[in-house]
Amino acid sequence: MAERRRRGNELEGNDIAVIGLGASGIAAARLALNKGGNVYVSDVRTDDSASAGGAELRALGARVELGRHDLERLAGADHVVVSPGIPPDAPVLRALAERGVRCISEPEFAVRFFAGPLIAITGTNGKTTTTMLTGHLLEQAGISAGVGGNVGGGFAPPASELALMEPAPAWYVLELSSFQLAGIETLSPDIGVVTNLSPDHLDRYDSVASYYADKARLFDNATETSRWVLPAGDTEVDALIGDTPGRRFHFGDEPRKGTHAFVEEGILTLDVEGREPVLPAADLPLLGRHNRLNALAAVLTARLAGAPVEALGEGLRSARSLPHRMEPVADVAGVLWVNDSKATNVAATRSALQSLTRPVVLLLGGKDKGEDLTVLRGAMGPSVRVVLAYGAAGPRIAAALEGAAEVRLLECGFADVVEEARRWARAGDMVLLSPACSSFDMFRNYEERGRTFASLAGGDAR
Ligand code: UMA
Repeated sequence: MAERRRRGNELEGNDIAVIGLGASGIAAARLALNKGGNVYVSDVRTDDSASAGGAELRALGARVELGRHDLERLAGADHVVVSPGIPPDAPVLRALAERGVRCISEPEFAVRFFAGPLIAITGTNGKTTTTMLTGHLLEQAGISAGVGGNVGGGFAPPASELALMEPAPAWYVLELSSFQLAGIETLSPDIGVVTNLSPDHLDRYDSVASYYADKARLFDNATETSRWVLPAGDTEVDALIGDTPGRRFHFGDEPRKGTHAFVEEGILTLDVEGREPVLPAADLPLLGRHNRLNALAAVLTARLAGAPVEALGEGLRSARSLPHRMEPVADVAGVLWVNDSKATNVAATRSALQSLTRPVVLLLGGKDKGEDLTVLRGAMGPSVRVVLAYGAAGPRIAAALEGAAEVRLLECGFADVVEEARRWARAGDMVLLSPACSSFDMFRNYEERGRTFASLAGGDAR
């Protein structure tokens, strides 16, 4: 197998067209070139980053066209690989569909060159955390893992890069978005994971049902040996999987019948081959109920992939949250400072607030996206002691939450907001930046906001 992979001629004589010159298009083109294909890449953009990506691929032997798509060339290709960000109603995809040209997504293309079993993880929230954690648990157990897919943010590569890993990993772990699942044909995970489902991406889908239908493509090529890791008691997910072949394994908060990963007497526990305690829930370094569920999904998946239970406990202990997602950044004088700057909308902040156990000084604010902020009232619960409302959205936040906690409207810069938080916080409290707004009134992006918060808090700036 290694010899065949090195020769890389599986696509010799094949014309591969790649639509889109973003991260996935570049990776797919590089893979196709490596396998000896004749590659044509096109993108409507002509900006500097498209030119740079184009130059890199030209140097490797691809034909690159910027500013337009050549329909004739696309229609004549043996394989057409489409970037996930291109909606199906884009003129180029509509024109190809009218001609009956089949297009595939980048992970579908990539997995054809994978040399080992596949874990594919999808869901609405938590899929990046679950994907990265599953890879970490496997590695900690001495099982090599190639981790990537939709992950983004520079944390892990697109699927096509994993196909070029030498030596091939023991397992491939892919995060898949609904956009990527929409373009699969043969992709068939050995272990498929759904973290959870809720409405999303309604700017692209005309209904929640059509979004869920793309998620359900995960089950398209199921066989009797497929294994599925699913949230316990989730009727939407149960309806989607229906009578798909394969064995089902469930994770949930409690040890109910048919649940294989749960919390029992405060301990994360597996029940795959008899009861196996993994780790006290209090020792999990990832914060919040949603992360506990992500951790349960990941340990269950890694166990099914062959990781011994002893390694899973240690792996969870050494797990680190992704930057800007409920990331503890400082512990100063008994006050825990948590950076959740990635929470740029109300839904993300709501999920951060669920099941917090310490009293919280909450920093809310930023650029106002016009969302209904009163929704946060119900999510705050008694743990939110103080809300510091700041930035452009500050006045609307203060009005929406008045009376739900001690609410302070601050009309000052971000450094002073953090100082005010320090004044309010008592030993045992958490200062949480989960702003429910975008950062653009004060920062270039949420990463810069999170880094600034971490350094002002006294932790390590990333
Ligand atoms: N384009 C055309 N013609 C068109 C329309 C667009 O050429 O008619 C071009 C655009 O100019 C652009 C390219 O097509 O250059 C589209 O690129 P892309 O948006 O697919 O971006 P990539 O850089 O390839 O990133 C994609 C995923 N992005 C999206 O799905 C929007 C990344 O997920 C993923 O990490 C990466 O592939 C590697 O797999 C990001 C994401 O936001 C993290 N995902 C969404 C999410 O998680 O909610 C789905």
